Amino acid sequence: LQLENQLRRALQEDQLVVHFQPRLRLSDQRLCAAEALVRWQHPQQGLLLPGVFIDIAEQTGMIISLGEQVLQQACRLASAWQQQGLEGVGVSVNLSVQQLRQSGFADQVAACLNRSGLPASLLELELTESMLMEQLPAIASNINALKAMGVRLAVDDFGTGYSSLAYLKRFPIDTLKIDRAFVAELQHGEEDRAIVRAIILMAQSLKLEVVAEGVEHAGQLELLRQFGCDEIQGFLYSRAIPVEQLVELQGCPA
Ligand code: G
Ligand code: G
Ligand code: MN
Ligand code: NA
Repeated sequence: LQLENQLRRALQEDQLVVHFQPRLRLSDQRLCAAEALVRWQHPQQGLLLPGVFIDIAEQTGMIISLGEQVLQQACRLASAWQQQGLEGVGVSVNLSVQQLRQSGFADQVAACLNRSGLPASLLELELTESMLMEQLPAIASNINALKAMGVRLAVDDFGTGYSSLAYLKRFPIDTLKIDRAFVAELQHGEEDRAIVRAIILMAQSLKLEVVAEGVEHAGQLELLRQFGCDEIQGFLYSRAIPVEQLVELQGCPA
C-alpha cells in the first residue's frame, strides 16, 4: 500500500521518466527506432524498473494515467529528435489493455501527435497477443481508428501467447517482435532456431516487419541476418538509455 501511494504521488509529481532502447536495422546497420520503457525516479530509492511497479499500476488502474504520461513524453521526445540528427527514427510505446479499452483512446493518441508534431507514421504501439485474442470486441474500434490515422501497430512478445495466427489476418498489424525467449537459445537450441526462422519467413510472406528482441551475442545477430530478420533490439546493440544518449548515436553506424 505504501508503494501504491508513492506511485500515485509519482504520477502527480512527474517522477516517471522514459528511457529508450534502440532498434538496429540490419540492411544498413542504422538506428531505425527506439522502444519507450518507463522508469520511476523514486525520491529515496533511485531509478526503479517497471518490474517493481507496473503490476501495481495495472491492479489499481493507475496504468491508464501512467500510460498517458509515457505516450506524451515519448511523442514529445521523438518529435524533438527528428531535428537532432535522428530524422525518420520512430518510437514504439507499450500499451496496457486498459488503455486500449477506453473509448477515447484513439483521440488521446491523436491529441498527443498534434501537440508534439510527431508524424503518425513514426509512432508504433506495442500490443500483446493476448490483447488481440481475448479483448477483440473491446479494442477493435480503437485499433481501426489508430490504423486509419497512420499509427503503426506491433505485436510484442510474439510466439509466447497463443498459437492461433488468425488475428494476423484480421488485424492491421505492421510489425512482429519475436520474444527474447526464442532468441536466447538461437545458437544452441535447434527447435528455437527453427521457430525463429519460421516466424521470419511467415512475417516476410505477410509483408510484416520483424524485430528480434533480446539479442545479446554476435552469433545470434549473424543467424538472424541469414534468416532475413529486418531489425534487432537487445543488449548487443544497446540497453534502454536516456534520450540524451540516444541522440549521441546519430551518424554512428553500429
Ligand atoms: O524496462 P524493462 O526493460 O525492464 O521492461 C520491463 C517490462 O515493462 C516490459 O515487458 C515492458 O513491456 C513493460 N513496460 C515498460 N514500459 C512500459 C509502459 O510504458 N507501459 C506498459 N504498459 N508497460 C511497460
Ligand atoms: O516490452 P518488453 O517486454 O519487450 O520489454 C523489454 C524488456 O526486455 C525490458 O525489461 C528490457 O530490460 C529487457 N531486455 C532488453 N534487451 C534485452 C536483452 O538483450 N536481454 C535480456 N535478457 N533482456 C533484455
Ligand atoms: Mn515491448
Ligand atoms: Na517484448
